Amino acid sequence: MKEHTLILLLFLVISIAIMGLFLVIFQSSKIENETGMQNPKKKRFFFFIILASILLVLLSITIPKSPYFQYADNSPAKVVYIAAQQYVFLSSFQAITLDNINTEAIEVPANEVIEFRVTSLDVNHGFAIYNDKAELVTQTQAMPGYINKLRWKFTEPGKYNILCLEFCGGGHSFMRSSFTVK
Ligand SMILES: [Cu+2]
Repeated sequence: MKEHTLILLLFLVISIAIMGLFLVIFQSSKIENETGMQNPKKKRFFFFIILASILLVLLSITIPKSPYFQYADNSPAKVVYIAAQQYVFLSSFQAITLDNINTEAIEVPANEVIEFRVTSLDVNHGFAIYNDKAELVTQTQAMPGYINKLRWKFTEPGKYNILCLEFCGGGHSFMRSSFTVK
């Protein structure tokens, strides 16, 4: 089974569990010989159905847009390794590890799928890509011990900046790097 199918299944299981919890609370709140509101059980049931429908609609819109599925079926034209460290971003076309710390200028082609393999050598950092208008293009977390894969297709050539989106210490706001799309 593909990784993104597993993630989709996980989301579905969690959403069914949440709906199950709603149902249990709804069932346990039944009171004998109620007075006051007319047909409260019916109203509660409709309220539950409306809530569940809203949840289902929102999940079905947002889950497919999860970055895990972006360009999942394309094989990337270039793989860029990113290692965040207080307070720099190391970038290379070769894997970066604690035994092999290297960094080089990155230039990637436009209109091709680029895969960033993002990790951290110390604490949690953010890896956010901004275009030359300072608009956030895409982002992921840089976490020690994990490699987060972020795929993106840059349609506009130019200089892109990398900034940290996770407060990681005193030098956080100075933590930046850049790369070129040609
Ligand atoms: Cu930071």
